[in-house]
Amino acid sequence: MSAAKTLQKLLSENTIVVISKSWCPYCRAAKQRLQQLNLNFLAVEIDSDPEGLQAYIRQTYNHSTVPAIFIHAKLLGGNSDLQAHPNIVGLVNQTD
Ligand SMILES: N[C@@H](CCC(=O)N[C@@H](CS)C(=O)NCC(=O)O)C(=O)O
Repeated sequence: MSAAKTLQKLLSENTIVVISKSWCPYCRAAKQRLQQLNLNFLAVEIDSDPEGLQAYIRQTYNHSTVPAIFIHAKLLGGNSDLQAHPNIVGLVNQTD
């Protein structure tokens, strides 16, 4: 499957998707923050990244680092954006 299709499928099936690398401290902090907020999320570890998801995200969203955090299929940003956001739970629970 192409990176575009893979990402589209992940985003359509999960409200929160964290594109991550297992060794990355910013990814760990982001996942911990979501856990603290009791939010369910899918973490996709792209340490080897055979489908080229990171390059696809860089080209499509101009976001070159991990984590890349998507909420309701939109890129929120990285860990710093997650930590700075005033109301992640509200954003996640938004229905429109
Ligand atoms: N400001 C970013 C920093 C993220 C960052 O520097 N991530 C590193 C890994 S810990 C990265 O993506 N390095 C390039 C790479 O792994 O391709 C954030 O808060 O998410």
